[in-house]
Amino acid sequence: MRGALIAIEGLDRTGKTTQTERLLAKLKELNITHKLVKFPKRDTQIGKLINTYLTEKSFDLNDQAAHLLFSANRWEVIEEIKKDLQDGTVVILDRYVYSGVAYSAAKGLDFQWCLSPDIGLPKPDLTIFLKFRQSENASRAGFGDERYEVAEFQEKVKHIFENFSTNSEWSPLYVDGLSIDQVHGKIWALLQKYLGGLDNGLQVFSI
Ligand code: FDM
Repeated sequence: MRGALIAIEGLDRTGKTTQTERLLAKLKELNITHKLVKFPKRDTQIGKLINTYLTEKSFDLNDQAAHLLFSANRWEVIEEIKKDLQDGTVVILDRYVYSGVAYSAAKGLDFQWCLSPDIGLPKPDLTIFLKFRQSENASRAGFGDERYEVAEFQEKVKHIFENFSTNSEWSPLYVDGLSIDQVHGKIWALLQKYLGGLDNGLQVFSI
C-alpha cells in the first residue's frame, strides 16, 4: 500500500498554512506517518532564487522564467516525494501544480503553456481548495507583503483556479464565516478515506 498524496491549495491568506499545521498535528497525534512539502520549497538552490524573486521587487525575472523556476522547484524534489509515498507516507503539499498554473496564467501567460512543464508530475489523490465566496482574503492580516498579494491580481488567480473545478480529485471548501476548528473538521472529514493507504497507482498530469 502506498501513502496518499494530498494537496492543500488556495489563494493567499485563506488559512492554508494554519490548516496545514493543524492537519500535521492531528496526523502526528494519531501516529500516521506523514510529511509536509510546502511549495515553493524555498530552501533548495532553485527555491532560494524563488524566495528572492518573491520578496525583493528589484529582482526582476520575466514571467516565463519565473514560471519555469516554480515548476523546476517541484521537479527537483519529486523523486523524494515518490519514494515517501511508496514507503507508505502520507504526503501533504501546501500548494502544488495548480498554484503554479493559476498564478502564472493570471499574469497573462497561456494556460496550456503554463501546465506544460508540470506534465508528468504525479496528480494528488485529493486536492482541497480553500476559498472565500467573497474576496475577503485581502483584508486578512499580513496581506500585501509579497509580490502577488494585490487584491485585483488575486481575483484573476481565483478565476483561473476555477478551471480545475471539474477535476475528479478537486474538493473546494468555502471558509467564509467558519472558525479554524470548523475548517479543520471539514478537511479531516475529506481526508478520512485516504489515510489507510492506497493500492492504486498515481496518476500524472497530462494535457
Ligand atoms: N506561487 C506558488 C506561484 O506563483 N507559482 C507556484 O508554482 C507556486 C507553488 O508563490 F503568491 C506563488 C503563490 C504565492 C507565492 O507562496 C508564495 P506562499 O504559499 O505564500 O509561500
